[in-house]
Amino acid sequence: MGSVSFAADTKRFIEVEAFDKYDRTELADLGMSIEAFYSDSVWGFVNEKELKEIRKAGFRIFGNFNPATARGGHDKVFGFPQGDERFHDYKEIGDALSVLEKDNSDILKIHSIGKTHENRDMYAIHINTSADAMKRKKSNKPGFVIFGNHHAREHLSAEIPLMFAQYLMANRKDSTIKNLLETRDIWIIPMVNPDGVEHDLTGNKYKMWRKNRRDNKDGTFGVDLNRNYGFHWNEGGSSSNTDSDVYMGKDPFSEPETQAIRKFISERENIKVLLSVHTFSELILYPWSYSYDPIKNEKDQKTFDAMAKTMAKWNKYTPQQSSDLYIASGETCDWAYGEYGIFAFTFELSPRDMWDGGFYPGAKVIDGVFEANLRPMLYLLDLADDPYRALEKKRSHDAQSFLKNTFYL
Ligand code: 0X9
Ligand code: ZN
Repeated sequence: MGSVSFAADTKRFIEVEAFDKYDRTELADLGMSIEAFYSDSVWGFVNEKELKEIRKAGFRIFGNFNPATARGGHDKVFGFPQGDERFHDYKEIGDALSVLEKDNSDILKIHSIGKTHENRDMYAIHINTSADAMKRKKSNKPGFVIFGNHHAREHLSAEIPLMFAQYLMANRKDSTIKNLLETRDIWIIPMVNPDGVEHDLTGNKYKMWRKNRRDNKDGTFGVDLNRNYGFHWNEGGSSSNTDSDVYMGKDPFSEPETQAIRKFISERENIKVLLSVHTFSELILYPWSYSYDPIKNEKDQKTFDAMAKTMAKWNKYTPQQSSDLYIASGETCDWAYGEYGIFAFTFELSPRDMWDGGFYPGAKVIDGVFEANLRPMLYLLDLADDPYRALEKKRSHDAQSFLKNTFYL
């Protein structure tokens, strides 16, 4: 039996009465990681202390479960359990990337953008048809980047970015894909938080782990990487309690993983579009997340809105400003847009509901989720040259005919 950490032992999964984004934000401020929401309640994780404070604040608690009893058991001590083997753990991601590189070495290279607390690599797939760009790891072509698995238990969020890279390579001879490959600089970092992923897979049950594996030196582990970015950090929806699932960290960018991403983005001015993949709830989210205010720049606001709505037509997800859900500060997309003007989206993949499996919907959903999100991902890649084209009725891009014929109409 793997040892169960103190933090995991004291976690509760609760349902709390909450009617709107203000209620939800208050709960997030109290340290709750909200995982599912309905018109009159939310579900999520808290520790005993947070639970007391939520009660004290006057919220009604409907359900209170020990998450350990809600998870299915399996016999393996490491890796994905029987039935979920198609998912990639850290080693398997490394192996899959080696195969991709071996088969496409002229235009695809695997790099590491940094090391984690436990010394794992943050693998990055770089796709670029110009040899010089491959050597320099930089390009003047318009850039698109995808991040997966900021949150450990959201395993599907590594699969979809990986499959996107595999799809591009399998179809690299197709004239439209070829066209996109030749005119774009593509980066895919499928597993931002490998330490957390491996922790989630250790022991004979999924651990429901969210954060990275920083040793907080007080008996607790982990910082929520999606609360650790240095843009309006610590301005709501995160916690300074080290045991919280939404612990923001000691300082902005205190974590090796977020530092690596900061370095990666800051060194690449060509990146214009970003996708951060999470699960679950079937949402397309865009800034701001730290504030209820809409983006001030009207053209940008309209562009975000148009892009989100277009993509929503394909994957049938709900497009909205992040803070319509609840306030979360220190997250990836606010920082990318706020600091660099990058058109940055968060996808919350399937399932829609926690009763359909939540973070652990099973391998059977992988293909369907990929198919639903292929068009949105190609669209984001296509728009990396000029996201404002999303506002045009008629598209003027070289990939236009393909996208029009295949996707838009
Ligand atoms: O809370 C998060 O970090 C993201 N959701 S998740 O369930 N995958 O943890 C959402 C971040 C986007 N921002 C807001 N919803 N405010
Ligand atoms: Zn997440």
